[in-house]
Amino acid sequence: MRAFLPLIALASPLALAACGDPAPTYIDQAWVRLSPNKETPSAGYFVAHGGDAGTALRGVLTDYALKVEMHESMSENGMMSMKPLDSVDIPAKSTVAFAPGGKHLMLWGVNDTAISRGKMTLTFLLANGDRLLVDAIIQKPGASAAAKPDEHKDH
Ligand SMILES: [Cu+2]
Repeated sequence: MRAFLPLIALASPLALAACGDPAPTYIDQAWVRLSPNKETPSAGYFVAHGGDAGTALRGVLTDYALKVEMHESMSENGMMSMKPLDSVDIPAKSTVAFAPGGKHLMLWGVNDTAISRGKMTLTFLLANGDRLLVDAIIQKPGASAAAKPDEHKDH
């Protein structure tokens, strides 16, 4: 029996490598549209990419804002409104976008240090237990992706 043990030990890493790790759920393209007014919340957007197994987004935390909520915008009788979301499904191998006009984050009291640095770290809590740390670019009011950097040098 003892002679077979090294063979077994050798075989298991190979077996794992052959199977490969399942593709994890991940998040990218995170950005925050900073509110022009400190009293009103800023909005956050990102894209979630489902891995080989479906999961759900249960919440978002950050050290750089007082409070973060997940919301969904909707139009009812011509009026735009929004409701808080407790959980957002991220099905396997799918893409779920938080984008202007739809699902979004609301961030109250974005930290001044984060604003001057131009980015803030968000922690995404998944139902499968994963915590994903993602840097979100902070876009100041009036700035657009195409804006010339020079225009915002001395705000
Ligand atoms: Cu909202």
